[in-house]
Amino acid sequence: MSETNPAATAPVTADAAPHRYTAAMAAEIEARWQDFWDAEGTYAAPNPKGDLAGDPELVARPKKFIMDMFPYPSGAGLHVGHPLGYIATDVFARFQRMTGHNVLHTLGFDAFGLPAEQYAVQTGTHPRASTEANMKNMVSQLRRLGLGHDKRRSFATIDPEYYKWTQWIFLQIFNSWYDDEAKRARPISELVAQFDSGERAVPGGGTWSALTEAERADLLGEYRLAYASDAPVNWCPGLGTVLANEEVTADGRSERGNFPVFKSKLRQWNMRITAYADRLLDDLDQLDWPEAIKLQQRNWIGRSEGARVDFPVDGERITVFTTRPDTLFGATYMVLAPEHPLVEKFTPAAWPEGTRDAWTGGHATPTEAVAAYRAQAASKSDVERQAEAKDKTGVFIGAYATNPVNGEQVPVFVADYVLMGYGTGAIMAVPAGDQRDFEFARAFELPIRCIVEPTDGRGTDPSTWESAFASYDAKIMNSSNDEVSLDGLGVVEAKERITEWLERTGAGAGTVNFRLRDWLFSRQRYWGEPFPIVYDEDGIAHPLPASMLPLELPEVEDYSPRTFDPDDADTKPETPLSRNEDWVHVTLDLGDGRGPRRYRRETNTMPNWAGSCWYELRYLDPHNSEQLVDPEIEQYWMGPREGLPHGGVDLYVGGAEHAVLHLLYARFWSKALFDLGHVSSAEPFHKLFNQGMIQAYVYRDSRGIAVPAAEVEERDGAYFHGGEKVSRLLGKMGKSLKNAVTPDEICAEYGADTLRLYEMAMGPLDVSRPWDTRAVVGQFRLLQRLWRNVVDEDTGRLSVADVAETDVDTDTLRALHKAIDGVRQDLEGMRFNTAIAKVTELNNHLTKVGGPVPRPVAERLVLLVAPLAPHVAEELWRKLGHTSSVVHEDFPVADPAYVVDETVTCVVQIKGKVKARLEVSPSVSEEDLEKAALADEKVVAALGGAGIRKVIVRAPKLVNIVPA
Ligand code: ANZ
Repeated sequence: MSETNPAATAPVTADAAPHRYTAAMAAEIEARWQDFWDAEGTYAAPNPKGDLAGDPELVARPKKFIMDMFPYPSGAGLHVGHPLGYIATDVFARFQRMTGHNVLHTLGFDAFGLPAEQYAVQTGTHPRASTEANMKNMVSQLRRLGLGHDKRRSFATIDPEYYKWTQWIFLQIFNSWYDDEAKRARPISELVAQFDSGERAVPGGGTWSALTEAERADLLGEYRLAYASDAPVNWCPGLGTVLANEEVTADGRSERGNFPVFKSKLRQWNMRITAYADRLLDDLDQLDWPEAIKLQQRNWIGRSEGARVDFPVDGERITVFTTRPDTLFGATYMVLAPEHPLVEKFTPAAWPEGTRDAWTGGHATPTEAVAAYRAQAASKSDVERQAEAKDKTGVFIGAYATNPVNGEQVPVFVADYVLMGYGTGAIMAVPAGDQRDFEFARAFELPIRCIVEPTDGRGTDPSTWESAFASYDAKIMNSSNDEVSLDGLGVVEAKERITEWLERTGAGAGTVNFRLRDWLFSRQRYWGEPFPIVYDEDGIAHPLPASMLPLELPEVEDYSPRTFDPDDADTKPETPLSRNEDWVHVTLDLGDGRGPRRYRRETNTMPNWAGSCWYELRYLDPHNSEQLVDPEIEQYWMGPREGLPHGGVDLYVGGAEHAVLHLLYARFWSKALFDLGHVSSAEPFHKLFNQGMIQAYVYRDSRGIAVPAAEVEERDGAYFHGGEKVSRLLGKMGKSLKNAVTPDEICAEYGADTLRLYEMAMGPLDVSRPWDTRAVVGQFRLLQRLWRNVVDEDTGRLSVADVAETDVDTDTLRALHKAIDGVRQDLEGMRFNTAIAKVTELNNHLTKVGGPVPRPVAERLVLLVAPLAPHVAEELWRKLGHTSSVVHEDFPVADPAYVVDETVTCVVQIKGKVKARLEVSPSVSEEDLEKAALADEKVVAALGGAGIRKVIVRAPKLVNIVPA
């Protein structure tokens, strides 16, 4: 590499010995070994076959696939917080390489995304140009850290050769359906065969052959795992795009730009992730992930057991989902979500007799009332609608439904606290048992019936209550009809009994509901993967044949989606791709026997998450142009093992903020690919680890404006900027808070090895920690001492004593083997901070002992340091006379004889007779020794339950017990 190395220009202290470890020396060593490693392909992990096949001896080793969550190439470059995880995985990967594993470790880029697109809109720079420039910058920043990546395996999600396969996976998912009986995805052709043969009835009667092409497409769309639908989505006119629920704030605005977001019916692509809800939930149990993340996924999937109950209305019915079917006798009204498709059907032209004024919202007709209410509800987010504290609003739709348990006519309302996206979008309201229903009933003068005996002394007259009563420990009351009685039962038994009754009478059935929704998969953006879908003149979607992939992003004049008046909910998106007529309208022969025809391309693009849903697989076989990944190679790196049904990446490190979206989507794609036979593991990531954050102090002036942290001075515990006192708080690191420290600066000042050691020494990896530039020098000094223990600072020559291990003093051997034992365990357990403490201890011991360090000790010290500070270790290893890289050396193994603490034998006597001998530490305390003696089995037996009069302790050698 010819690029200039910033550290090379760092000043050398004038009075330094000529061969002292300095920043300049670190810079020279580091650049030299980085070039060497690149040239030698030191970090190349061989595959069992294919273009990356290699050394069979390495392939025969147990494999370790160690991965980071790959970065988005931001224009701001890296600050020292970013590489924390990358350094940690690198240390771990190096340790695994030295303990007999074939290690796959590399890093790519997640390079589609909004920032590049917005930059393109502002400046006219093509997103590819700015993204590639950013990647180039990050690659050189990362290279400077000495990360041992197999660079042959790196790629960016924007590479057409990569997104070709993202598109291909989309097609696999599009061309499959979920067989609920077999509990797996199957090719859609097998569903067609079932319809065709009559094995599966065509809904609505008739035969498959009698359906028109459009009818068939619609029917299959109900089954496909990727499907287009007109469901209400979050439409943000101000941004000109639809947004995922997670991109909308609690007050119903866009997370980016803070524009209003409306529920609008737009035709969009979705992924039927809900088909996998139970497997996504069940398989969590077998993953080695932080419990907190598993919990977040469980909550996100949100499994609820309950029942579906049908309430008849004029020969039709409203089906509700309830988790409390035992409260059915207390259901005194119903609510439909404002978007519920049955609302129109049930809303009559005029208010029925007896309609209360409070129910009409002041409107002359139900139609008017409902229309007005719907418009109002459309402007709110789901979160806002669900807020407990908010006033309950709604209107009567003018219809009544029949409660199946008691035949009562209950009024039907629309109200925004019921969401279309959950359960069936309709509820039976039980004001006595549910707080939201209670508040609504009070506001709308609806009956509240006590169906659970309150256990808090409030009595059974709901008119005196101030809130609903909810408890699983109470008994049911007022709940019987001629066929079933729940009175006196606890909630659990009552649920069972009423569910039985519902199933017997056909009024309902037990069911499981999930909170998880299908994944909205289209965006009105330019900088994303184009969909491999075209539409014919009838609007029927056709997949492109694999031979037409990749479908590359066309050049466009204008990258921005059309934006609108942010408050105009009635607008419709216009995508950047749709403006490119030549690209949109094409004549193609799809190879389906229909010959060349005119088609219109899909002009939405895939969301950002698509590219990160499967990238682990492409690292395995990155240049394969025939297959997503060769099955043998996939099996080698990802295949199930160790008695588990799945395999996956051995270690995946990244931030906890990706708990749900990325990790859930990636798990879903893995399962789909597994079902369809393309991969052998149904889980992508076996072990997950979340690193903490590197925080930084933020200094603010009296106006609250952040001032550059580097210019702040500390005096007597106070902080000053340009003479003005400023406040100090711990916060995030970043450009906007003017406290970013770049790895480049630290590398220039001390070298990459020091930066690596400092980041790893700051604390346990999963804990957040404040950055302190002034503390970095501590690790630099450690490396200086290490250097000095091996190299003569004046001559630059090796200074170790060429003696045999048998000639080394016992104290030093003990210090060495304890360090080896401890560091080994710490690195295996990813406790890098304590590993560094142990290396430091050994190094200090050698400094203290003085004199030339015995070669057997020096060599192993260098090997211990190698995963943490690889450049200096490589340099010292070569100085020690070795001709091959330290990277592939065996990690030292401790001699157990020196690891156990030195002990002395303590004699335990009872009445002067020796009853037991204990091996104890020479420094054992009298209390501990007495406790140990009295707890000893033989002593307990000899005492035979007799009391003790006196214990005489002479630590560490004697305990004499005098029984009572
Ligand atoms: C009657 C009832 C009585 C309910 C009672 C609760 C307590 P989880 O546990 O989250 O699954 N519900 C159902 N669908 C809804 C929707 N689309 N929008 C808003 N609320 C909805 O919650 C299930 C409960 O939430 C259901 O059980 C239903 O109210 C309500 F004492 O039915 B319940």
